[in-house]
Amino acid sequence: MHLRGLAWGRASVPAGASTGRHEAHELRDGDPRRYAGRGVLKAVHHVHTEIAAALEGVAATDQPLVDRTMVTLDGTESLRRLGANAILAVSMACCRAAAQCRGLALHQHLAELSGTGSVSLPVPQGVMFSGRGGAAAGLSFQDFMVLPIGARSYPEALAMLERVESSALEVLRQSNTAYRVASDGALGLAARSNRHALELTVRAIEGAGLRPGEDVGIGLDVAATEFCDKAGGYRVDPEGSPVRAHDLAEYLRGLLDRFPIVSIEDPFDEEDWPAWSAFTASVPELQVVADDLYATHPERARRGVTQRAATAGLMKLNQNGTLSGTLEVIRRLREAGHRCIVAGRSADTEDAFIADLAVGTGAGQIKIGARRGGERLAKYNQLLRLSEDVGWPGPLGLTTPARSHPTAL
Ligand code: 2PG
Ligand code: MG
Repeated sequence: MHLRGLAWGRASVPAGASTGRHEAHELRDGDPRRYAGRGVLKAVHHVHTEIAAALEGVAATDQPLVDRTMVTLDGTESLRRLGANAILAVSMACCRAAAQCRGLALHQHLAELSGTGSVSLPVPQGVMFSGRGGAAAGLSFQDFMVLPIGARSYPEALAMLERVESSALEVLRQSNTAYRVASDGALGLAARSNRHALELTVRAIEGAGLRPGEDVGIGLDVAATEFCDKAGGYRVDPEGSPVRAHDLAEYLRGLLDRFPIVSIEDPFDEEDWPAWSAFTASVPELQVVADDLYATHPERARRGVTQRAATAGLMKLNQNGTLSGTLEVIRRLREAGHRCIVAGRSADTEDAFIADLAVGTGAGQIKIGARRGGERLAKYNQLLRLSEDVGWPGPLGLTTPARSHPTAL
């Protein structure tokens, strides 16, 4: 996107694999002869024609107006006519161009747009092991993450992630556990069960010379919508029979007693609101994160706050469809005392915009995937650059509700 004068901006948008039902619509061409139907020529065409014409003469520095103009032009609730992928790319490119025009770094401009007042580096939720894909027969959970909660700076946090990752490879070699690299760069494990993967995670942390639960906490993305059947049964054990939400909650609380878990994302299906509220109330110290449940949607986030369904929201730009819309959800959630975790997608690009977004909003946490693959490193490295100027958030109060942790397994 070019503004009058020399300022310009460019952006690319990611895609998700485990997409929630309430996400904004990603427009794909559907032509099976081209990228198996997943091409985006239609979306690109919309950018060059309708969207470009509608934005002619609109001030790029007025991000809410830019985004409102596109949303109105689209005219559908889920942005399905022009495509949320088309709209978001323009929204982000416009933000970059406006930052350049104002002589501000992207994160500074985002800080002003979000009205946050405090910029800070986020604690990364590094995805270590993955339940996605063929290697993962015994796993129902999607992501096993490590959070360097004891780090005193972002560079230290990054170095901790590297130590745990190296140690994890050694643990897998010693235990003869097969794996293959999953879409987000994490290691798709041939583990026997979720518990087994958690044991390996603890061993990886200890093998790195770090203290589980103190230096490094564990985060889970249960992604329960993926294994919930239409009758509300959860196949938490891929080989076993489905269990009810109540039993899944018991199972999760059992894991909290045994492992140094500080954060659980999507513990229940995206429509199972009562199960969410009951679980969140039962584990007050735990960070309970809504990804598919909120889908970065203002109305769903509002409902989540009212029903105390979670204590944190995963914020994905392409779930919402515009930058302003995402900033609005972040603002509302934080006002309500929720934590926010800015997140990328499993099919991401080399665009590091979300690194600046996490810093500019002072979100406190970011989920980028593993430190493997250029599209992930682009974000981790941008955070490293920003760490030269921006401070660390300090203790986030992420603790484990567990009563006792095993020191050795
Ligand atoms: C998630 C994301 C990233 P996806 O569930 O948090 O891991 O996955 O982009 O496939 O929705
Ligand atoms: Mg998720």
